[in-house]
Amino acid sequence: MMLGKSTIAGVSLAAVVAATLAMSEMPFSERVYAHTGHVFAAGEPGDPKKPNRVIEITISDGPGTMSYTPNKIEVRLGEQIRFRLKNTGDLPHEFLLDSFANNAKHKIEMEKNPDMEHDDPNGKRLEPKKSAEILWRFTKAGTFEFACLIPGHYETGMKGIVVVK
Ligand SMILES: [Cu+2]
Repeated sequence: MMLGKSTIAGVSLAAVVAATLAMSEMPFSERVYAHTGHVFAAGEPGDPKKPNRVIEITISDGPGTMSYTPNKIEVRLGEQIRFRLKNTGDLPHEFLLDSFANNAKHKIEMEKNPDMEHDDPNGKRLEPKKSAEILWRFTKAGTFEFACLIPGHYETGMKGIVVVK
């Protein structure tokens, strides 16, 4: 399938050129992570050598209900948070920390590809009864979102906000 391969190569070359052009206009902290394919909207990965505040989040499901507890968090600008995530439910869930716009875009991708796995600085997938951690520094003021984008979960209530001020 020579034709198929060269088409794919053409598309990825165009994507690299576009990404390179876009990178030159980005602030440094966003450029650093651009090679991973992510531009983190909600801040940046934390530094384990620096102090952090622990916030525990329980991810749960039951008949007709899916949620994060707590689902509203306030942090100070520049603060570093260690999210301790625990999935107490019977289904796999995710915790994806991003802008509302990025989560909305990502949600559309997940609808096409529901088995997409996440193990990123700003997002984890947790199997039932498993725990995970995210260390994150909130370097931008604003309101960000954490969400589970496994189809149907967000609509059932699996979302929350982080207010950074
Ligand atoms: Cu979920």
